[in-house]
Amino acid sequence: FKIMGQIKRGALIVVEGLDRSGKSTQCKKLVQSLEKHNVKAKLMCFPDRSTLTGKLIDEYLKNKECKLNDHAIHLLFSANRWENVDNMKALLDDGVTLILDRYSYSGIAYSAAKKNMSLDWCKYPEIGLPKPDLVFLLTLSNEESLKRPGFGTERYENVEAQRKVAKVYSQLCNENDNWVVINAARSIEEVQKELVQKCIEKIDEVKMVPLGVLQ
Ligand code: ADP
Ligand code: DGP
Ligand code: NA
Ligand code: NA
Repeated sequence: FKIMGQIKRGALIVVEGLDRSGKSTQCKKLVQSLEKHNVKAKLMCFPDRSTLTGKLIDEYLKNKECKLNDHAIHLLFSANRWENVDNMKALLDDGVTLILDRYSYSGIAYSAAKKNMSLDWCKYPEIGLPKPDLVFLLTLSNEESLKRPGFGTERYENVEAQRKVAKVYSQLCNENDNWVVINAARSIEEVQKELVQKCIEKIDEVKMVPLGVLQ
């Protein structure tokens, strides 16, 4: 960011949570809400299924017969984030706040939930990526989740996988100080209001603070 000019860096804000917790709904609205507050904001979704690695990931998620070693697919998901790192940094430098619909923590949580995948190993490929300034963890009880439109047919869309992923998410939440647990069982508008308020505060707080890296 520039000292003499008015450009200050944007904030890196991540929304995490289980399938159907409302991430995509909230992220889309968040970008619009921030723009109304005159904040330059951009939505990014991981995995980005449009890139070369993204196409392989899409195939893996959609085709449950696709046999790909758990470590190999983990590295592909990570590569999908690394592919975008220069673009992310340039936008943040330009003063754009990035709203990420999933990020490294999805990678860690969904992979470490599998057998024979250690948490430490899963964290490794994420080291060096830009560190989020704020992570929202959208939480929803099983009961509330069942009231929403049902699971699709993709790979992790089953109760057992989701329960294991939830455990890793809560561990990650306890390890990090920039996480905020959001009760996602409220109306879309109520959840959005809390997210917008917390984002605005954070954007102001970090604009003169250098971006961190994941360790
Ligand atoms: P995710 O991206 O976390 O999988 P979505 O945003 O796609 O979740 O939402 C999953 C489903 O739940 C969608 O049908 C969406 O319309 C609905 N939904 C999202 N937020 C709420 C909410 N606060 N209350 C009720 N339904 C919701
Ligand atoms: P969606 O958020 O709807 O595009 O779905 C993506 C699915 O892939 C969802 O079930 C979570 C899972 N996922 C996202 N990122 C990663 C990752 O980095 N690693 C693994 N193993 N799974 C991921
Ligand atoms: Na989504
Ligand atoms: Na494991």
